[in-house]
Amino acid sequence: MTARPDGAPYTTNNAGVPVESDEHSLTVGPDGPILLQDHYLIEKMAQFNRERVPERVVHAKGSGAYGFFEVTADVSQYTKADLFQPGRRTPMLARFSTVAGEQGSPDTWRDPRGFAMKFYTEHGNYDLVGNNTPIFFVRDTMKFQDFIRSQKRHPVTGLRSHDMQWDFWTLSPESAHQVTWLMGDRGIPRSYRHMNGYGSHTYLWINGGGERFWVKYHFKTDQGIEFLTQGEADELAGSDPDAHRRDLFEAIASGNAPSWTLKVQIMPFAEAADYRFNPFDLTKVWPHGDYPLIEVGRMVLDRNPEDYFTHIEQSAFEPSNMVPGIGPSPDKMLLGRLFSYPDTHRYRIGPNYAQLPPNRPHAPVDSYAKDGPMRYEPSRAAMPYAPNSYGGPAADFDRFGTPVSWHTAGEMVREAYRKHAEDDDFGQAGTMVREVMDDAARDRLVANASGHLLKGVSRPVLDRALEYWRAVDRTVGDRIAAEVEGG
Ligand code: HDE
Repeated sequence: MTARPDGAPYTTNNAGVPVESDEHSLTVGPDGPILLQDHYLIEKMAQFNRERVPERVVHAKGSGAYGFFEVTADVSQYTKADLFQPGRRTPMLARFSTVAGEQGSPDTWRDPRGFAMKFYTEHGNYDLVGNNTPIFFVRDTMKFQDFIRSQKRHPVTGLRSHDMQWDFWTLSPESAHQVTWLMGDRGIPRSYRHMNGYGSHTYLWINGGGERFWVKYHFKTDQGIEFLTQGEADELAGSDPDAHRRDLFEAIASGNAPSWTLKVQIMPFAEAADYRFNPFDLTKVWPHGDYPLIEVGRMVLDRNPEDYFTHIEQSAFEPSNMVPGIGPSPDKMLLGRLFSYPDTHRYRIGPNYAQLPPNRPHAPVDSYAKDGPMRYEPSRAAMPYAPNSYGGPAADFDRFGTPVSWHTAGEMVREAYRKHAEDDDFGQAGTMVREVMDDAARDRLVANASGHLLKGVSRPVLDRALEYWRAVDRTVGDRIAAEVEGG
């Protein structure tokens, strides 16, 4: 169909048929009733009513961009993963998000930030779905759903409740490290560009010779860490609730591509069993003095999505997308997530979500999946079953069969992790307060935490919260108590 004289295309309906008007319904005479045969009017209304897909149950408010990951060092002694081989440059997608807020909530609420990455490698998609924090609030996936509900809206008032938040946190002391982090400067990044990203969990790398290593990922922002004070964040929440989305889009649009340097901590496989902390406990970090950072490469985001809904709202990240050379660890949180993400995608955007533009691999897909709603690409399999005599596809155990795993044995139990020498719930939080924060940062921590507690936290929760902070650090705890009691 030729374009209009002004060069704009002619309006069509969804079937590509030119339409007569985008202004007037079809009626009997100009003042008469609207006719059922006005297919275009009905199509416009019906499409409009079906524009929403369920928002993410957590991390609903987010923003993303495309870019690439390039290797700048040689870590092939630790992993055979294709995207981490010297000289490799892999296209990728990243999405940043807050956790508790709904889609329309402010970017600048105090909250961890999602830091999700999808690498379109030559051996399939590798998804590293992290946060801007190396730790988390709980260490067993069984508690995640309850934790999130305590951070969201009260079932009666429909309001968020600091009382619920602190009730959960103080009854789950394993949360102390992450809560201390959250109430500190890292709890409100100045922008998505000015925060680090972490894989958070411990993962498993396996090299070409079959040797295994435990690994933790650190994406260090090349823009520098910058944060907002509570006052700045509160002001922006009102004046520009999409401040972080705007910042990311405009930085990339103006050619100011943000980048992060990937470094990893590597733990020799055999050291996990007796390490002083449980290396799979997601509420703990590995002190860098024990396992220093090793540079791997650089992630650059240099292309905005051409359409937000198509590419960002429909993006589907899953920790279960692991490529040869990378595997899970015994981290109970990670293992739970391996189920949850594909499950939530099937519910939210349908069983064929992997064929949508942001999710489809750049590598060829030769699975036996077929049919189902919105199926776009037909299966490439010669026959819809395996094994078959008509050209496969066929798996190759010798080539890909070594599962990246670890020895395990024991009775079936429902118990906490076995404790390592220095495992406890408050130690690393106290170390962060005393050794990582400076005086000014501690002052802001006291102000943020007491300010948060003074907004609707009632006794006995409040009493438990003051003891919780004293368990983190006696001095800081007493200062918070003084602010709260005197507040
Ligand atoms: Fe998530 N998480 N999560 N999470 N998470 C989701 O999947 C879940 C956890 C993270 O930009 C959901 O697509 C469980 C840790 C990010 O699209 C859901 C547990 C970390 C995103 C889900 C956790 C994350 C999500 C909801 C406890 C950091 C957004 C929507 C075991 C390491 C990804 C969705 C994006 C999203 C489950 C805890 C990061 C419900 C069961 C720990 C960045 O499937």
